[in-house]
Amino acid sequence: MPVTYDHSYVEDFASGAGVLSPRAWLDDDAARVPLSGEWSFRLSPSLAEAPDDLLDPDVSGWDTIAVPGHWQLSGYGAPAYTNIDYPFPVDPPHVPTANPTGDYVRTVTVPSDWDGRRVILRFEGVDSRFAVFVNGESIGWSSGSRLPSEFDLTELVAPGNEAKIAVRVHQWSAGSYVEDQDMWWLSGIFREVNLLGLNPQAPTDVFVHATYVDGTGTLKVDSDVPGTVVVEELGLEFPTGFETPVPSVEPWSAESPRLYDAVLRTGGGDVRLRIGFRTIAIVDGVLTVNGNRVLFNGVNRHEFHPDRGRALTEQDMLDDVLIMKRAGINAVRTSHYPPHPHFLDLCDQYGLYVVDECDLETHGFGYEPQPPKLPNPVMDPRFEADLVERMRRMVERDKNHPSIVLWSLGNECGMGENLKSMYAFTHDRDPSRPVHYERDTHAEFVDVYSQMYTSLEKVTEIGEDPTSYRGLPFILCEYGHAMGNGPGGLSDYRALFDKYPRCQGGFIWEFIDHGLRTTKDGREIYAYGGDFGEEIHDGNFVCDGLLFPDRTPSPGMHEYIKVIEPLVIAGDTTGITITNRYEVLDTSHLTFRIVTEVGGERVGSGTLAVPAIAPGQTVTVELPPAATADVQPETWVTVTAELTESTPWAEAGHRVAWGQLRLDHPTGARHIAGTASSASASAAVAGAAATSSLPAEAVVGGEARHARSDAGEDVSAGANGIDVGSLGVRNLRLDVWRAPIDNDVIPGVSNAWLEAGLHRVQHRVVSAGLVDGAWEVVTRTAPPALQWGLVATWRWTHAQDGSVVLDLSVEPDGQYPAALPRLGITFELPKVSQVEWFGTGPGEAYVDTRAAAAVGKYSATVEQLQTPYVRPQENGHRIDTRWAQLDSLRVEAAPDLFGLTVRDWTTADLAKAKHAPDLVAGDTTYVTLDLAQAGIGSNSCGPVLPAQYQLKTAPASLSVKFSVPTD
Ligand code: IPT
Repeated sequence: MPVTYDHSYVEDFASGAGVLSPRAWLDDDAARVPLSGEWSFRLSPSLAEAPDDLLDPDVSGWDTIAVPGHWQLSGYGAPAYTNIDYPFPVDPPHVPTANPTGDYVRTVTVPSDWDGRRVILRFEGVDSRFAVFVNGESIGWSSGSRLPSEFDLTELVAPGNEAKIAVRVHQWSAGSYVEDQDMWWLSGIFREVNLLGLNPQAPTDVFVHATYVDGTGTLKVDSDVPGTVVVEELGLEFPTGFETPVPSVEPWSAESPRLYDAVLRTGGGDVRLRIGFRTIAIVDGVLTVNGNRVLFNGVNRHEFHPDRGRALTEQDMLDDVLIMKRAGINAVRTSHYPPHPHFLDLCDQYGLYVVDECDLETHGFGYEPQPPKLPNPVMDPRFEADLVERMRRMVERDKNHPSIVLWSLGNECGMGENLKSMYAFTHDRDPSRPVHYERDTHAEFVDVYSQMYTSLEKVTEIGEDPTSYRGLPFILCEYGHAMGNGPGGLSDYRALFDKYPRCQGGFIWEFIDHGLRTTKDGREIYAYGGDFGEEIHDGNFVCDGLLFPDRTPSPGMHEYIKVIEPLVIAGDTTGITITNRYEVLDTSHLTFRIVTEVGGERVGSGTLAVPAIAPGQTVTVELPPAATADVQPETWVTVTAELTESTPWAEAGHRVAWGQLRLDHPTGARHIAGTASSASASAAVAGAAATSSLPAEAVVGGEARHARSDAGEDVSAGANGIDVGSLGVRNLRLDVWRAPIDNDVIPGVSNAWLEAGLHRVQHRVVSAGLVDGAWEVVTRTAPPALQWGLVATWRWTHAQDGSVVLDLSVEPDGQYPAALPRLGITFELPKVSQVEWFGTGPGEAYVDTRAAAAVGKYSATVEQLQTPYVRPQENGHRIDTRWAQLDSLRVEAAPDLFGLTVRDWTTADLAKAKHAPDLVAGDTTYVTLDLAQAGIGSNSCGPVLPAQYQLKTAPASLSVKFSVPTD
């Protein structure tokens, strides 16, 4: 006979019942039976339909499911994505009656040698709320999806006997109201479950306090069971509860994560500790670790795997840490919940500063709602105990990790008294770490001031007035929104972090795209919001990482690596300057190599002797005489700094920094080729302006023949028989549109483009004929229904070498739009197999995402030139191309540099595609040579594209040469 039990806990404001007090994550002598693996499983669509049989479940006929895991990724129900909105009515603490309920059951034999032990059932993470039944008893419930919960089973189980464990998991609960993070809604037991056998005399909670000031440390270990602390390596042995001075100790930092193995010995058993001596302090408004100013080159990390969701393996966590370390990332904000504890162990070990964030977000309420709106849970006293308990559970679990330098109360909750209570608890329990909370916009109670997606102007303002916001250190807990193609402008932020001591860096939003691997119409895709039929969703806003879902780096990651690299290598013809931007390391662990290239061909290479440079110092090294002996046009010197020896996170030879200087240019500047283009868009924009299109036929194809007959002369088919049409060039025209990137879409920039008709311009030949020895065609490119256009003059001549030279000039006409996404010429070629080019590479680069682009000679297939953004969009542009060879066509800057984009589909196809497999190559390749293109920015969640990166409509010109390759 099933027993009916009370489900009112699902809508209870509390955190749980029958749960043990939170405590530190310890490497102790507790015996452990892992309960990962297959559990019997049953999903009911609602609580009402979930049988009341968990006191004595008969699992015959049930399915099985892997624990840890999410049921939506195991064949039950479907994932759903919303950013801010709750996918259910906002009516706290109530949740829908159709509340999917997952029942998990398994048995475990309690080891027979556990006599006298306390038996604890520990859950590392269950989403969102769950009740536990053991051997016919209801033992309690817990909440807080990314927080651990422990239940004492000692009285219910017996060594040598089986224990039957049943867990009822609710997709929605009162807890869902405070777990409104921007991510997939995924339910279930998604972190490990363990049965622990504790010696009742063993310590259960330990708090390590280790400091470092000027070469000397202190160490104190508090333990609920007194004992002796032994640090063999330091010759230390002292009792718990007492602070011991530790002379001559090496400090822990992200760059040099020195850990000392220690052991706490007690009568009840040992606890192994890994001690990092470090002191976090705020000195004159600057956050310091061991007295050094910290600059956060950070990322926001969600736990994510394209198949497993938030159920990560230890290998996934290690992969993340190694990717970060190799990238030069030094900090991670655990957005927006405490990560799996193993991840924090890795941060201690490999060296990453951590902002550990509480499992709290209430974004869907709005920040400070006033009546008649409902109060935000952070303003609602009924939620206070749970919120403080959430903070307590995180701080107690994670307090012994030296990597954690800031506690964070949560994300996007607005302001409310409950946050102050969380702060008060935290500050009192652990005064050694400052507390962060971004929505404390007036810095009322936080220890560091934080903003997100701040404009360069505002960062400058905060830097210029170090007394504002109580004079606290300033960080950007989120910036550089890495959605789709982007983020742009990272170098500009870095320049401000270098300029203003209180501006201490930030955390890119975010580390990885949360695209779930699935199939649609038989093809594998990375799914985003809406792909699972969600009624309300936020589309691909969930794909905004520096990594693609499979953890391969996006161009944004390459850009970030370059922007944050620990050395700045620059210089000019008088020498190479190297600045050390490390916090504590000198450069003695690095080997410097130098390569000289002329026009992309290597003419010399070797190692470069560089003295050890101390942090913050700059040295100038002479260029090797061979490099300067015979300087030709496009002579480039590339200097790289690589690891001399392998480290725990990278092999010897791993590149940590590089720089390029140009020897045939007086300033040696990287991006310059005759003009002042380089890092600012404005110069490129000098060549950027109006649009005009020229149907290829008008010049060289069918219509050209009409034009020719009119003019009675054929210039495009010259003496050598070279004619652009005969080179395979078809349908040459002016092009003014790009497939909107996410940064163009969200604030509606791309709508303005559509209103201006940029996506459907038409072309008219105004005139064609011989003018001053050139075949000159004038066209007007304009959208239907509107009264503006771009008048282009195409002058075609032959060069001495037989190539065809195009001098194009463009003038805007009428009420033209103020800015354009691009101004270029697009033409078609029979399908191209290989593209070789001399310019920037190897990856894509735009005017504000070009830090990682090196000048050199590259080769790629058309497929390799595409960047597989989860939602297809403009990509693959190579800025400042000098020449490109596309199978049997060579295009050369003469002398203007152009942006090169080559793809096997049209811009319209790209704009229409929802997922990568929607793009199918045909037998035509589309080539765009841009005079200029607008920058990328970060406007999908951030400031508008800075004016210097916008492409203003203005007169523009371009000269290029077309020919048959000679080799
Ligand atoms: C900000 C959130 O904190 C983060 O979780 C994510 O949603 C990000 O935006 C966008 O991807 S909040 C935003 C309103 C600034």
